[in-house]
Amino acid sequence: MTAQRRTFIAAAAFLMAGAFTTLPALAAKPLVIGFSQVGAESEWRTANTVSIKAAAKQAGVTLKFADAQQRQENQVKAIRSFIAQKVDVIAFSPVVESGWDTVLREAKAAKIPVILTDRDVNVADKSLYVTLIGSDFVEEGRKAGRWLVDYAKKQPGKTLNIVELQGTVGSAPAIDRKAGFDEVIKGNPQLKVLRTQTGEFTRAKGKEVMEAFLKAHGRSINVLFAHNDDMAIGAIQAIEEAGLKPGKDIAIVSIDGVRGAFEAMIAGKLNVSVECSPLLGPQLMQAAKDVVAGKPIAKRIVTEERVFPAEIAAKEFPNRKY
Ligand code: GZL
Repeated sequence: MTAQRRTFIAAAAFLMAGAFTTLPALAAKPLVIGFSQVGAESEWRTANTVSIKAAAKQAGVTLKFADAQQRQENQVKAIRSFIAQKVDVIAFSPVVESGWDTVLREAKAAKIPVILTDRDVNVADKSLYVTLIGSDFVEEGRKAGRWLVDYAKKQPGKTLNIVELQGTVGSAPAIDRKAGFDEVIKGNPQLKVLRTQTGEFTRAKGKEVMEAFLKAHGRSINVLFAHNDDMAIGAIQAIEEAGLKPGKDIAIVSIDGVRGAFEAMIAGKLNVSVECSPLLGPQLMQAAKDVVAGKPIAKRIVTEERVFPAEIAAKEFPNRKY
């Protein structure tokens, strides 16, 4: 028998054997998500990034992560890059509400579904994104306002002068938290907003703006409403440097519920923090898998949240996950 014939018979035998064994299961290609993050401006944001990265790893998702350093143009660039890379899903936390229509239309044209996490966008065509996963910021503002109304009731007849540190100008949390807070305190004769200004969600800017408030109004300030804990923590430093007692001379109501806030509440320097959970990673991964699988998905997935007054901070602190 010639060598050629022997080779042919061996090859035929191999192929025949192969016909009766299942082809090795084609390993499912991992889902690829392109994620554009606002930045790393606060404890909340850092915890949000940790949650998303850990959930991607846990879910076997390939995550392409881009930090925009709080600049919208960097997010637009990242989204365009994800489109060029033909990712399966684009997800992002929009630093501000407006200016997304064009780039989201490009994603739609490329047939790449877009998921919003944390913050909303203001677009004419709501079909440009599949769902928004995140908190109800208006309700968070209302919760802060309700706490302050109750706080005022304990000192009847006293006018409480409020200063407000707003979040990033044009961002959903800043717009909505202010709306919810104003809705609740409106018409209350005891509550008067003296000054309101952005602290950009950072400790440094929060401290700087609070220093300016104190310089202008000093001891006439009774309350600080901060749109996030990081600005409140920066303001606490300014209040102490001005020789006043944060949490006592100036009551402080804040939002996020990060570790730094619990430490300040336990130290008696912060009166209450309204929870805003950054732990959105698992919900994002599930939503991405459902979208790719063609499953129906709610347009809005709201995270449930609590209010943590200082009185329960020490008891709650060991349970905190961010
Ligand atoms: C809220 C989030 C806000 C946090 C801030 O969901 O967008 O941005 O409240 C963070 O701490 O900077």
